[in-house]
Amino acid sequence: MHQQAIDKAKAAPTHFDMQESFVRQLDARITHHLSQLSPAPARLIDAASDAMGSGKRLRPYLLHLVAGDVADRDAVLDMAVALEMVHTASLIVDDLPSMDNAMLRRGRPTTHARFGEATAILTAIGLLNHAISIANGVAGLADGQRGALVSILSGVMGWQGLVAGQELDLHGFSDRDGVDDGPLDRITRINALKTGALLCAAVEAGAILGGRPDAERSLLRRFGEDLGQAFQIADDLIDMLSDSAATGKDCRKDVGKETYLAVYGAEEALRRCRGLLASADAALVGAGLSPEPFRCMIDAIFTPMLDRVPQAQAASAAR
Ligand code: GRG
Repeated sequence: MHQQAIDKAKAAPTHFDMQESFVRQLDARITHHLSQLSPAPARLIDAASDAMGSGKRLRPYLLHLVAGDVADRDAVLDMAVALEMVHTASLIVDDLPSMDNAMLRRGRPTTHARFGEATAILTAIGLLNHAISIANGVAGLADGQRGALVSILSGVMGWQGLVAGQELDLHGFSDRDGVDDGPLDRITRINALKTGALLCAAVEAGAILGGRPDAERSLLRRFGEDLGQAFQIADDLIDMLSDSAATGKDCRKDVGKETYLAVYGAEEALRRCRGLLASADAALVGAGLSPEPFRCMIDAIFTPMLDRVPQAQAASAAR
């Protein structure tokens, strides 16, 4: 390679640098939006800031990648904050004593452990409400686009999204729920609702903000769905085979649940997870998006998760 080209390649930001710089911008925007909550009670704002303080920021970054360079950056950041607020609210609720009763999340005490159950519930409701308000206030969009973003958010948090997925995860299906084709069907449905829906929402919002053509949308949706299924299987593997020192959250919370891992075992779960990631990749390529930054993101998130599986299996076999 010509020396000039080598120097240029060295100077070019890596995907990791780009992710770092996006997360810095996102965190600044989160701080900005949390500052808008005042004069709400300071304790509630403290709880929201604490809960929103970290995390992998997977959904915001996904939105940013799908939106691409052409989109209005402030609109992308605002919608990314709104998605992260919905995600964080769902984690607060998931951790409550009546649900997973978890004490550790994102390497810190859960919101109810630190601020009490009542404040945790109010914080989650407040974050959901603020997320809608942020989406509704995204500047520089046609009314139709803004309406679509609000409807994506309200849809994903509710009766066809997280709330439904959590209810089915906790209490299972009734014979009126229309899913009775065995464990794979039930597991796939729960994972789609409780995990895939929010990843799909990030992808769809990114497609709207990036002005992606309709022809790309169904493949992008399949990308989000496959990624969601793969992500939940990886999360289940980690929950069962890792520990809170490595994950920053309470583990073994899925004991007794009908997960892919519980029904089919770790080897098969690993195989399916990798298969879903390959299918997600094919959908992305089919949609015509440059796959490299997505591959980097997926690699950064999944490799540390999946690499732990054989070690953890070996350790548990040795016990
Ligand atoms: C309050 C909207 C709302 C819903 C209530 C509790 C509930 C219904 C839904 C929760 C569903 C849930 C916890 C699904 C699991 C999704 C998942 C794998 C979360 C972990 O995501 P990461 O690893 O977390 O991206 P970080 O902390 O990195 O952001």
